[in-house]
Amino acid sequence: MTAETPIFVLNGPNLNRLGKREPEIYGHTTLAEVEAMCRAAAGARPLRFHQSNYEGQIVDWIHEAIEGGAAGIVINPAALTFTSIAVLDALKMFPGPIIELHISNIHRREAIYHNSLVSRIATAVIAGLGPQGYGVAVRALLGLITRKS
Ligand code: CA2
Repeated sequence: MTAETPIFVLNGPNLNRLGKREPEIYGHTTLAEVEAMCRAAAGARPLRFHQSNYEGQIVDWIHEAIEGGAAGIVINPAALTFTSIAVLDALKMFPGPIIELHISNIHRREAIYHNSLVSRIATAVIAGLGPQGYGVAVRALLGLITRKS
């Protein structure tokens, strides 16, 4: 693995609406602004930033990260966090660090948001820092990668 090995930031269903609905929960920052924050945090490290409303597409990007030898993954699986064994199984195959990220603190919310499947295999979980959490997650991921190599 070299400094040119990319990291992936993956976003699940409805996050393309960020900044446009429910700002009291998710803030005013748009997904395009989140992407810019991630790129700033990544510095020279290449970063693949994706969002999809489709479970299979998220699974395909995780496979891409596995096959292309990505250095690490930050993932906000959104609702798939609580439902998707397909995403869980794909993430299990990824050998590098995985940071599960949520904009809101899912544990302070309704019970349906409490049982993350992804947390079982995530290296670390960040929740409740708002959209700024993405920058924190990318910097933490780079730290994990540097420490390991
Ligand atoms: O807090 C997070 O980042 C979540 O992953 C967001 C998910 C929710 O299902 C998770 O429990 C916590 C929902 C994303 C919905 O995205 C929206 C974006 C803008 C406006 C409304 C919803």
